[in-house]
Amino acid sequence: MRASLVAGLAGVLLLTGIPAPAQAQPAVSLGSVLPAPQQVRPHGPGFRLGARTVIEAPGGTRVVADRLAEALRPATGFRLPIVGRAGRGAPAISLELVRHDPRLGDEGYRLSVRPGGVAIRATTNAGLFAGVQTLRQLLPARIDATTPQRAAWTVPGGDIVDRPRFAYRGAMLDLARHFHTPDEIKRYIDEISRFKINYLHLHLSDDQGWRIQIDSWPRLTAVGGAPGTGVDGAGGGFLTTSDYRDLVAYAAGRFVTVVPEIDMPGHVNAAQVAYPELTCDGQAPPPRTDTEVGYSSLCIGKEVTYRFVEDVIRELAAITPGPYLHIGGDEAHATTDADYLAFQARVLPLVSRYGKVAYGWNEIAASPAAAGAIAQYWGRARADATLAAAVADGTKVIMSPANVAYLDQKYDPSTPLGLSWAGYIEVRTAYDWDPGTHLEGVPEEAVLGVEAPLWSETLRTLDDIEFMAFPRLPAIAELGWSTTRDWESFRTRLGAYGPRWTARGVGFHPSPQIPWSTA
Ligand code: TNX
Repeated sequence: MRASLVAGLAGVLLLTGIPAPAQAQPAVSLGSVLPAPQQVRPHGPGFRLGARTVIEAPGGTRVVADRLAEALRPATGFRLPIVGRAGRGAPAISLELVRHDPRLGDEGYRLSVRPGGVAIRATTNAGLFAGVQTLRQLLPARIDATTPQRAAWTVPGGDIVDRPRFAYRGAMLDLARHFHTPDEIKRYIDEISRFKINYLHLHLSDDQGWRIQIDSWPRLTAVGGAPGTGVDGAGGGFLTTSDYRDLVAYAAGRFVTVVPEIDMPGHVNAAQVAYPELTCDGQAPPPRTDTEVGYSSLCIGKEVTYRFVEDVIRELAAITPGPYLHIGGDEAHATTDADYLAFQARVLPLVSRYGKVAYGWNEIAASPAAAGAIAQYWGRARADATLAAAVADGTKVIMSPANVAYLDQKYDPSTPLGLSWAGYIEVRTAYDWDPGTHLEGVPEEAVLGVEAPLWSETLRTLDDIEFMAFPRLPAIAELGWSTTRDWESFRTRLGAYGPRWTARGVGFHPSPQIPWSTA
């Protein structure tokens, strides 16, 4: 009786638009996190971050504590000293590595919020970092402002136990069509790592340009990275070895592993402009900055081809601590099928010889040498017999179906940037598919994870990148991390996230499918 009366009154208040009385409630609810955590139990009063709060980070967790402090200091203006052990009764956010917790796997974490403090526990620093990303989203959106704000920095009370569904949750940037500077790439790493993305695939070479220094073939970048090698003659540029090492380290500090890609045997015009011996007739082709694909091929019958490929793989492997090396393999329309197989039979094993797992676009699945490799599915069909056969032989799959996961495709016909060959991809389309069941003959056990590629034929600036990636990237991130998929819940959490992007000047696409919060 009373309950229904109260409910009725609340309904009237809502209908009449009179605001409900202010309550001592935190601004955010415990489950309002992207990607959705596995287990959320709100209970009890929360924690209020204050001027006396310390970050407790015992041995070995310092790298995570640094990230946490960097995330919280600008908007709060608090000192948030990092200490090995907090004094008795001191309000603390504490990080701790625990020995063993079968619920957490390699990247999971437990987060508990009590009035006296916040505790994040994990078996690895990657898990602690994931917990930190969750904690950031549990604070009011103004925590993302870059200057001190007046706010009640409350975190809702309760417990979260969380771990990822898939080990590989990736994003890809195309530096070849338009070069993106190390600073732009770092800003992108900052944003994607918030959603627990843990791999960044860099597409480093294509017909237009070559974007990574290779010491044994210096003209690759001297010619292929020169000004004017971007699409339509824009831009140009390349990563020096030291830029690359610095990026890899920056990414590692955010628990993101870099995956370098050199695309071959197609998509090699820039390399052939620099080194005409890589063509069959030895004649340099004209440089190209248009967006045609499928017209160039390495010369499969020439030995110099394999010296070139081996040098590139050796040098890239030496500066890449991560396990994967991507060798492209897509759209080799200027290579015959027999040549393609002959090429992969030599090149796929080379990658393992230099200590890396070979990774390529799904076309590599046609090669028997792809048995221990990873194939990235970019097709639009719900079945791929060649890939399914390779999977039966041990090939693992990363899912990037172009019609749902390609961040370079337009949202709708009015999107000013992007392409549309794979269709329009609004947020719901990016979210409404299941990487574990999407492809016939590719069961969940064969799926290593998901990746959201961002090709840059039409994208030049960081603003362009952000507009296409957000808010679809968190949709793909949720498919990679969360075990549940619920569009209504996702769109509500995404809508609540908008002000966090705004606070940092991230220009996202304000999709009409999402109830954006204006708070
Ligand atoms: C196809 S996807 C390509 C790229 C283009 C992209 C544009 C893939 C493996 N190859 O060369 O940049 O379409 O959406």
